[in-house]
Amino acid sequence: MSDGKTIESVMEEVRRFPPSKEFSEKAYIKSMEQYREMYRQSIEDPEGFWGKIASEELHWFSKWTNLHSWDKENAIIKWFEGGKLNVSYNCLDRHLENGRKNKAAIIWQGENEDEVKTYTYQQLHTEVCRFANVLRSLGVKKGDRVSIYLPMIPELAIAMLACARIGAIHSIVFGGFSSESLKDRIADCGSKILITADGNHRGSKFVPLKANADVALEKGTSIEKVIVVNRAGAECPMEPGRDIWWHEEMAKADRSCEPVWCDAEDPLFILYTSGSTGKPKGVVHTTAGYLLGTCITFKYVFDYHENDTYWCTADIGWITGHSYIVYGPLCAGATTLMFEGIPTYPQVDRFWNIIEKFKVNIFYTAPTAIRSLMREGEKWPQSRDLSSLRVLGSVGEPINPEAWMWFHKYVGNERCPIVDTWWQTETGSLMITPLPGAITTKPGSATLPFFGVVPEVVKDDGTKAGVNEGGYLCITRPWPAIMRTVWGQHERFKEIYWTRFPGKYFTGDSARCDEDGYYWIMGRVDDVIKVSGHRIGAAEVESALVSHHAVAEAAIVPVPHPIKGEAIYAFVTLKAGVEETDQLRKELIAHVRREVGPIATPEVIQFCPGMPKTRSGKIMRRILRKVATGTAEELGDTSTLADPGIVDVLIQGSKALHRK
Ligand code: 7RM
Repeated sequence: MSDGKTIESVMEEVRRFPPSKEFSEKAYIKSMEQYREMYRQSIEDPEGFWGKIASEELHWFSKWTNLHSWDKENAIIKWFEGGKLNVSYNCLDRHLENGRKNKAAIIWQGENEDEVKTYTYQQLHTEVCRFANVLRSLGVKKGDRVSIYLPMIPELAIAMLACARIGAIHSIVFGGFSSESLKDRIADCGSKILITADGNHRGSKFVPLKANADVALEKGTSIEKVIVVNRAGAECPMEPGRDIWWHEEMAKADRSCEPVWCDAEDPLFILYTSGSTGKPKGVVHTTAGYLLGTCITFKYVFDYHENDTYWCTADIGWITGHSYIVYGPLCAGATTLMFEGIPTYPQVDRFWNIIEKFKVNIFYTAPTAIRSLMREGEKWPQSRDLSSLRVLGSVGEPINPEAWMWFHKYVGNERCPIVDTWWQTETGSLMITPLPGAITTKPGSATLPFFGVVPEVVKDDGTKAGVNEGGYLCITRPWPAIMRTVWGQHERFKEIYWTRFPGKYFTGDSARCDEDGYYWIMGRVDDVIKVSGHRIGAAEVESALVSHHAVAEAAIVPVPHPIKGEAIYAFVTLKAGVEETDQLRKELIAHVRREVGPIATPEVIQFCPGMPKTRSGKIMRRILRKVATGTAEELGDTSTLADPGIVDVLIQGSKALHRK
């Protein structure tokens, strides 16, 4: 791949799972013909297609004047220009008058079994209005940034919707990130408010969020006020004048708050994500296109019907939680379940327990979770009543057919369609995905494009790849929920996504398209590693390693891992005179956890005297990948290496580690 050859594709999967007649009859999209017809219209007449859906699915304060524009040269994308709306109004207020006032909007299951809170649409509306007033009282205005560093508690969803209500832009930082990461993300967007919690329990561990936040704020930042949720009742020093309690402010706040009518293209949020180079980039999503995209995919792909209970197990700190715990479901008027805990606590049947307890109908999770629960055996799902389930979903990485079949058999009882949804932080909404009542699935394939999405697999030279020929996955034109820019760095947006194959959005993934037009995602072609579905940039982990005083140079590569999908394998060259010890290995691991966060913990650290480099000094990751995975026999051409001798040293070093 990195040397320009085509991507070999070896997977062959012959099983087919057509939708059942009973399912299709009740589904929104009932047949392949209907899918094809709607898809055709979405491509040939986007104005008609999206105009109709936007009028039906969203409330507009005033209608758009120009449905869509795309300035290709400058990568400026607009949808519903001239339209005005408010996201929190769409997710809350309008449901108060359409019969959903007393319907559960959010059912929250805390980590402890007996901790459950249910918010009806009315109750959620009230909380959101009150918190919007708290933000206002602190001087937050439309366009201001608000950073959020919270565990999976209802206050997180309330804070998001409150920002949306007053047109403030939220930037959520996943609770598994370190102080350093939080600090960088605050600095990049210049937020003046931080919302956090004293801390939270995850299984047997305690995550001291407020203490982390204090470290992030140590050296002077743009943050003026820190709002702290009392989640754990933990010891929590409050800085006078800066830190205030959520519950105290809420008690003073008024229950009504008029929404601010935003422009369709006003930013809704920033979410930082990792790429191949440098610091994480602030992916910017805007108001109307994003909301419409998440709402309509939610409805059609999960086939949500009025009384369904829907559960997505992601963390809201990632895009999946933004789009498919909060915005998509609430805009569609759904009941969305939010779970604070982890799949294995107090025991490995927690997911099945929750499905049984709330009679969950639609269950959306990640391959890594499926694999880890699969390892515990089918007796766990079999000992629970999972008969409420109707649709299963998967996201985050390719799902291996073995995990797919287990999910199908033991969770779905061979009855539930599985939607394997391919999409990205950048795409905002689902892109390549089955429609459960229409599209026959093949285990391991994300199947066909959603309405308005035109994928293309291209070769190195930009020409279209043939049937079953691996290549780079591009999307040839914008769709409503596509990101609009990188916060403060529009040039980077152009450079990263629109330059490699001019005029096309480049996803960073490799894929093939089979004889039926089905897409098979093969993995990343850049230096992004998906550890348990979490997206981690090689550059960030490397720069963390190099910031340690003992390290001269570092390179990390992904290695396959039975549960996590991919794990991090680090090659580290120490400074002259530093001894290679196990103690130092441990120290480096702790250092990465501190700098980036526990999710970026390297699985293996291999010390090496040097890196395989080209004569121009570029590290050849292709070689490191092969060494790390023990497939160095297939190294291929190493003649461009400055010092070909290094390869043997690396191979020996890797073997020695494996013997340990
Ligand atoms: C939603 C999310 C995006 C990357 C993407 C892929 C990989 C996600 C699938 C998948 C195969 C899938 N956003 N990916 N879903 N690969 N099949 N169904 O994960 O920004 O964090 O990551 O994840 O490589 O480019 S993300």
